[in-house]
Amino acid sequence: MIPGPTIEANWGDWIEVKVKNDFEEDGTAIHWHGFLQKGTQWMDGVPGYTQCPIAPGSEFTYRFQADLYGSSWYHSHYSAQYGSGYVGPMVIYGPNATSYDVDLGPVMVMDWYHQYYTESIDGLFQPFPHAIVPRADSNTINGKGTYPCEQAGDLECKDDSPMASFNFTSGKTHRLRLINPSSVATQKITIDNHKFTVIENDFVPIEAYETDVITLGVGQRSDVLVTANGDSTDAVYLRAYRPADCALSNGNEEVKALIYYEDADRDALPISAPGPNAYSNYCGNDDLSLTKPLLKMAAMDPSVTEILPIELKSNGTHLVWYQANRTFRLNYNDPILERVNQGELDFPYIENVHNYGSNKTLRFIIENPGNQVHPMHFHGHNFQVLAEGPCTNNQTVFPGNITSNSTAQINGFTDQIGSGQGGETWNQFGKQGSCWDGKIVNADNPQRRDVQNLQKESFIVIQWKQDNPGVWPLHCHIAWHLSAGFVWTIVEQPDAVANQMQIPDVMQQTCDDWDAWSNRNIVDQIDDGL
Ligand SMILES: [Cu+2]
Repeated sequence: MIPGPTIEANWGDWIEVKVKNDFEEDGTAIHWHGFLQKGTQWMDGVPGYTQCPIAPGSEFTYRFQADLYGSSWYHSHYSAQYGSGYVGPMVIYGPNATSYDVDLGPVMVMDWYHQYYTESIDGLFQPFPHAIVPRADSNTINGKGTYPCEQAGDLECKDDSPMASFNFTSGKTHRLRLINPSSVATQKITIDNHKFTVIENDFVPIEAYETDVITLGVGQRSDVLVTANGDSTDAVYLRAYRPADCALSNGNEEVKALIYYEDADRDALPISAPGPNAYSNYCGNDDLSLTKPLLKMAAMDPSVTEILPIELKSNGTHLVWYQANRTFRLNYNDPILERVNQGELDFPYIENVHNYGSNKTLRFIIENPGNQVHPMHFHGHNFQVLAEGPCTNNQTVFPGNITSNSTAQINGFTDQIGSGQGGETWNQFGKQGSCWDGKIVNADNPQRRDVQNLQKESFIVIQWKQDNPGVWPLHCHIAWHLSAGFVWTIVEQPDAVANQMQIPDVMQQTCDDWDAWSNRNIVDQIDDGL
């Protein structure tokens, strides 16, 4: 089923999920998006990081605590598997600052591709310059969508699928758990004639604010309250629209779901009209000044500041993503967390591993002079979003080309050094603050969440406390970008990982199974692994 079954738990519960891999030729692993995994860092579900892929025919049981509450989702983190519908919602019940009457549950708004993910990846990795970027064919709400078969000249298909449907009771307040598990699409969600009160972004409860449109980048969630202030006979549409400005599209950008009030005629379709922002083409999240977490935390001073300029360029044969001139590819057979646990700190250059030691706070200024949106996600933490703004000047973003591939110990952590065109030596990745003026939005309590949309020709500044020893990817959540090297691997507190972390034997078992399988079968690693 698409989406997969909803996982419900109370805050603090332990969740166990047994996964049996019935793929004939693919490994798999499931990531529990947004959970911190403190104390179970090995259960993060990232193949090559925390485990070997679950081999075809093998089973693995995840066990972790519902350490945050609100709405989220799970998805395969093996290659771009999740892009073919390998996703499901998660609801963790916890304290509510604002009361409401009815919980309508998860509303997953997801782009949809007619081709299987392996075909999408094949097209993407046609030798440079022949890459074919996959385009979504339609949009779905809780797995249901429509497709204009006739218009598309597809005589085989029938456009008779039902629409997703929800019930409103007049006068009552309804909670909707909006989740974007798309491969690429930024989603704009509206309900005709109704407004949203946003109470939570990702796993972070915030001071409530009102809006008529919710913008979700890939991986993001917003929990919203909607008061049913219509007549008891009303029927309206909930709309999810994926602007072609934010992701390439084959058309069919809108999907509708039905909302019927208690006395509505259910045999009739709503005749309500879309609101003024239903077809907004703005790809950014709501203004940072609007979003203040309920649990206040001031912006911390960083121990380390990194600048990551983003580029899409050829690696000689294929188009891949670079961050500060580094791209990425993974070894499924040798999880990085296991290696750090054994005291290893030298990594193949292509794994793009950066050891930040026990530095307290990491700050990343991510600069995107390109023309694509990147929903930036980090595992195991909620990051603070300090600022965003325009960043268009390539000369500023790329002040020189890194000429050396050497690594060196700098400030106690291993990183790259090189020299710029003007002969200046970089001990970081560029000139700090090149696009950012240093101003922090809501410095006494900036937005926190686990995904932030980095708009085209823009920068964002994110930072987090290193309070969770482990190995975590900082990555773009667009499936095709993630497949094509858009990953920065962060080793956090390696001493704690090596000296205090007791990784259960069952994690080694995933590698024994995978080794046995990959000794008998050719593993066709069609992308960077994630
Ligand atoms: Cu991206």
